[in-house]
Amino acid sequence: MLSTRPPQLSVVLRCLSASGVRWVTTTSQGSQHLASHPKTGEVKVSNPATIEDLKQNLRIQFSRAKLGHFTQTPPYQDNLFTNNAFLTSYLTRVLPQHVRDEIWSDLTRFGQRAVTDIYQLGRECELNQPYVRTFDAWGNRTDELVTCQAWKDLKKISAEEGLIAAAYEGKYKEYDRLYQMVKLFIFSPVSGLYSCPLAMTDGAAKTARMMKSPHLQEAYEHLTSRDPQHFWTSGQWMTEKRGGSDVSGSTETVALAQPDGTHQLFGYKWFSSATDSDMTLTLANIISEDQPEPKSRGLTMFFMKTRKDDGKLNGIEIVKLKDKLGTRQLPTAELLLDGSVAHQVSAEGRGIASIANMLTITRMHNAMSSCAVMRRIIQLARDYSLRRSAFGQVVESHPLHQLTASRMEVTTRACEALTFHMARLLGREEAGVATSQESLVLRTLTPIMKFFTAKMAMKIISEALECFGGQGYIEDTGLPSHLRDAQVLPIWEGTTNIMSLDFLRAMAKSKGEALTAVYDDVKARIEEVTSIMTEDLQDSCHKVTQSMDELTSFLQQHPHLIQPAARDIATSVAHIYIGSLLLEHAAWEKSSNSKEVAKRWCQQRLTCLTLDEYSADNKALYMEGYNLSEIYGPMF
Ligand code: UCC
Repeated sequence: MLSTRPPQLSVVLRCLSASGVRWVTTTSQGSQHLASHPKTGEVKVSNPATIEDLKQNLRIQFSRAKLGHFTQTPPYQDNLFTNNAFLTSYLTRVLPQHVRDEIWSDLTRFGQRAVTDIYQLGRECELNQPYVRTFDAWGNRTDELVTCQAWKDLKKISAEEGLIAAAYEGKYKEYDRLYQMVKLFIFSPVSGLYSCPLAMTDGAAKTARMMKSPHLQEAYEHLTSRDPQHFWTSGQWMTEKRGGSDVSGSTETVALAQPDGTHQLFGYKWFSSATDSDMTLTLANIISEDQPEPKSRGLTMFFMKTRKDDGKLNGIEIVKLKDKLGTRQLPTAELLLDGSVAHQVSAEGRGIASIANMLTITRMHNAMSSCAVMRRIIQLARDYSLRRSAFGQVVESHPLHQLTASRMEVTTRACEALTFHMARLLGREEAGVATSQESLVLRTLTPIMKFFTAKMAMKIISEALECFGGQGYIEDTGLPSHLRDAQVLPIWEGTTNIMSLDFLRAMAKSKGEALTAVYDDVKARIEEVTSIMTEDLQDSCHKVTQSMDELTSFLQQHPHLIQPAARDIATSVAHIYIGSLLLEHAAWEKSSNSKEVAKRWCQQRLTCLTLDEYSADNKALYMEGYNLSEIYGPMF
């Protein structure tokens, strides 16, 4: 009888155990006709008495969808606050007990909310991207920016949760900023990129508070409101067609002085991400009837509302929305300013220095978002590793996976340590209790933090997607968008090279004192660790101080190489400073994991100076093969 069966049935029959019962891996979805094991989801298949029974069993398994019973299990989302071991430990260390007691339950609740309704709204924004309805059916130019309801709901949530307000209310004084940043850290990776307008809004709020212009007073009240009806978001319209880095050299927008004291702006803003914002801060060259050419004095900062009292756009045309690699949830537009009424809020020619207040905040947001997306994808990959089996074992139990994941964890903690520390320094400065050394460290390390965390985010997300195998590359898992969206982080608000140069600018402006401040800070921290720690962290402490000395001696010996070496110097500073922070934390926490993280971080090369490269003919190297006689015209 057996010989009459089709060969594939024989194979299946042989696989069935002699005990009469076997468990077949499946999921609840595919097992609706069969009893499934309560824990594993496997289904019971009776040993068939006859070939007809066997066929029946197979029909049960394959007849409906003809896909089999097995489906993959998605990663489950866990609390973005309580399940972050490093963050909770860090806050326990740095926050006074009374602050901790007050904010802990809010952060715990918010950590859960982030992966429930906020996550759903963020996902809706991804699936219902904004668009512009340029004309109505009757030929009227409307420039209507259409965003989904979820996007609007996220604005409301941002106000209610105090995502901007928390930094300005003075409730926890020097800890206000850290508290707010932790909330943004939780919000950012699930927010459908609503984190971007919030970054601008925060930057504008900070600038408004510092500028003390009467026009900005009203704006400040709105930007820092917890009332959704009252809450405003702001844009930062800085980049023009000529480019985004050399702002002074590329701004064509002019501000024509009006008899009533206002100005009318004429220009073209090339990247405006918070296009639906209520207001914006922007830069322009002042001109007047008597002085039709921009003065050489430089740019001035202006405040403008995006809409007039009648609700119409304030001399703004939305020319187009950008077709971007990622961040498609975000209505990034090209805008024509054609007589937009604006108010001068900085002294003439002090536009860059004034908008720099905003840049400090937006760069902090950038770093926080970089850390947040790393942490988010690691949490998802961690959960998935417990649900997915390969080679007969759950992924989590494979030693090679464990090592790979632990390396991602070390990098992510390193970035978190730097960014939370910087948020803490920012809070101290804003509360007026920072020492001059702390202020210098904050100024110097802000650009470094921005680029370093962004670069690490790209690396970690790419690695983490591998943890999902092919699923990491499949759009409707919701995973690939992390990588696409994150690619903006090293670009937006200043590229890696621009940030490295900004670090040099901070060093130069302080005549070297900025670097001395960093050096002293690292040294003091290491001395503290050495004084309280036993043997096991001594080598790492030594490595940090030795690396700092190596870096300083390079700077002293090769001042002419500082420009080409800027990026490597800045990266070395990041490595060294983070090393000191991780050691400080390990010395306090005293757990084997925190020591392991600090040790591993310090085992890598902390300085990454490659002297020969800086004086090599790098241009000749990368230009080799470029032949002007074989250039055929522009790509598009
Ligand atoms: O283009 C963009 C869009 C990219 C794609 C986005 C896709 C959309 C998706 C978004 C999703 C989230 S974003 C914009 C990118 N551009 C930037 O971020 C600007 C990069 N450039 C810089 O950072 C430059 O360093 C400048 C523009 C800030 C510096 O220009 P200048 O003209 O060389 O300025 P100076 O002379 O160095 O500095 C002028 C003053 C000085 O103060 P005073 O006059 O008192 O001595 C500086 O100390 O400004 C002060 N200053 C600063 N202060 C300059 N930079 C800073 C700073 N970082 N912190 C404090």
